[in-house]
Amino acid sequence: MKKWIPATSGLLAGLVAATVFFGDFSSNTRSEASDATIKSNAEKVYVPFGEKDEYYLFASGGHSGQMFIYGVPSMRHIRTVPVFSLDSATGYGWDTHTKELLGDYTWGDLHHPAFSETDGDYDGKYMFATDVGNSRAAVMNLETFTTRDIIDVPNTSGPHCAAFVTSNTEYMFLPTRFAVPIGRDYAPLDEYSEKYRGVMSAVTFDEKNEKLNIAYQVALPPWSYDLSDAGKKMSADWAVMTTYNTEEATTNLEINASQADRDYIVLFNWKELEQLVKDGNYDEVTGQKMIFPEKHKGGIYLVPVAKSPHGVDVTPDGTRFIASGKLAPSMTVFSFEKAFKAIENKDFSGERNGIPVLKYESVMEREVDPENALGPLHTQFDDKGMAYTTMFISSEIVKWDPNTGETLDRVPVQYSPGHSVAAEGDTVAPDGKYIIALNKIAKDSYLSVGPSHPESMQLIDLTGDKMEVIQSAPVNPEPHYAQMIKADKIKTISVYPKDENNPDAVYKQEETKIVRKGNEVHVYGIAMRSKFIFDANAKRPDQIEVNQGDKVIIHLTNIDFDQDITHGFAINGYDLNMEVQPGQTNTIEFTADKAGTFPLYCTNFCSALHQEMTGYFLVKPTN
Ligand code: K7E
Ligand code: CUA
Repeated sequence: MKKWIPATSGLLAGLVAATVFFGDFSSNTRSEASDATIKSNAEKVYVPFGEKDEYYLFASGGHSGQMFIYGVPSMRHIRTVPVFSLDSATGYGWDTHTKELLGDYTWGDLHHPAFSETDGDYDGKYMFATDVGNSRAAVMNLETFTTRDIIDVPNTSGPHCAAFVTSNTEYMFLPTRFAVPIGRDYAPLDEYSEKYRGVMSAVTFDEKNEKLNIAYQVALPPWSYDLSDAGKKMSADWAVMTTYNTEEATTNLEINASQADRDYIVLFNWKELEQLVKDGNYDEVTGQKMIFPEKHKGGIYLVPVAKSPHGVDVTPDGTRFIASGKLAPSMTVFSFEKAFKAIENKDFSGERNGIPVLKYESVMEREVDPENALGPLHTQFDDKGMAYTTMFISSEIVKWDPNTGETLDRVPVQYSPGHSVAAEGDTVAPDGKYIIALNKIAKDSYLSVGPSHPESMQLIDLTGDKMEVIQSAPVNPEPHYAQMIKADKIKTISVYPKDENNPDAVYKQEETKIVRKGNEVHVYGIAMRSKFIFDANAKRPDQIEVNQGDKVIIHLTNIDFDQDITHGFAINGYDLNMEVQPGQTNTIEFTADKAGTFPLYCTNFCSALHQEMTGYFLVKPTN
């Protein structure tokens, strides 16, 4: 405890320390690598053209709102998948389906991606993510790498603490970063402790319909919930999450939320919460089933932890959870078994807001304190159960043994790693082999692009005696977290299958048509190499003519059933753009409010005559 950095000077001390460490590492890492080391590292990451990477890396795109897909070990950026923000490269947010998904929002802040799981292992089917910026949750289908559903999460403001998925994808829990009054009603900040709540949402996924649903919510105390992890194996019915600002400060959080010596980990049993809901033990509030822990008792406990904790991670065997603190020099290892015993014996030190507080000593197993390591944030695991913790302030990854607390190895990274991600490193069966440091600061790592630099990801080889940085890649803001999955677990499709039941799809040229219904114009068209056919029987099949003010609905089917032959559709001057992948039918809807002559064209290079893949959109003026 004596080593905890005093609250008021904590962040300042951190920043000072960070500056010192920047200086240290830049002078002694790169220059010391021998030619032989460079050559052997290059061989380890070289993936010859035509061969594929061994792993997919799904890196959260932070406030870009998107997901970045990389190959490992090459660290080649393969794809950006739009999730929470508009993306003109794929027409995401313009076609009717994705426009509906985005609603009125134009951006998001994607922090923690999470794969769907079966028996605690990634099953390669779906990826979930949440948006801190506009409080949403999303699901991406991994057959097509496309976002299938997005929901607004009412009452939860900034679900930073998510997504963490239970062992068989029963739930993903979305705790809140910001406390607000339920329903986001107005309430002065002087009434914070009485009126504000930190609402956690339990979200389920209906795989058949690819829909997310809110099953129930929990009105936790008005604290900030930071990070979380679901239990595994023996702890599979449980989950843990860190909280800060248990002081309930309402201003200047940097200082005021770091006053108390201890904050908490919330430990809850989701099976018990589920049972409360089944038993009708909840209140109906804002259309949600809301559990108020002070009233609907059971299933939730608080475990004291060093102040201002950040990450909390469950070991692959599910026996322990490890908490790290932004202002602490140590990690704390807690035992699920001890926690279960303490709960059974009602070994409480009191309660907060009606929630029992377990005794620290009754749950804690050990405090782990690697020499001079500062700012532990997040922990990943290898195939031998060893832990790897990122040190934000001392810019390194520390390898240690959760069974003994012994420090085994450390490697400097450039600089200030937030999360790291090991190969399948948060599952019941991590692969070992690689870990990637997700660094917040890339300072002097790449060609300069001016005052603001990209973030950096550094690939670290775990197979040798010592951890070794073998590759690095710049990445756009900002990978908060990433997950790395064996490439052969993901089974993509190469073309969309024909769907004869889709009333919007047209697969034969002669069936294309333009139908007028009052002031609505419905186009059933085809995109193919290298033309658009909107009405095969018209004098000019690649022309659409409407009246000003008409509502225009264009369905377009790409009948090139051939992988990678994607067509785009844009109307010059109309701010419209969509994509039709091979075999796909996509729809765009708009009002032709501007009269005039507007060329339309294919935006996606599709053949030698791609440039000829054009037509006209003519809008007759009303008078
Ligand atoms: Cu540590 Cu948003 Cu996961 Cu960033 S969070 S580091
Ligand atoms: Cu179709 Cu370019």
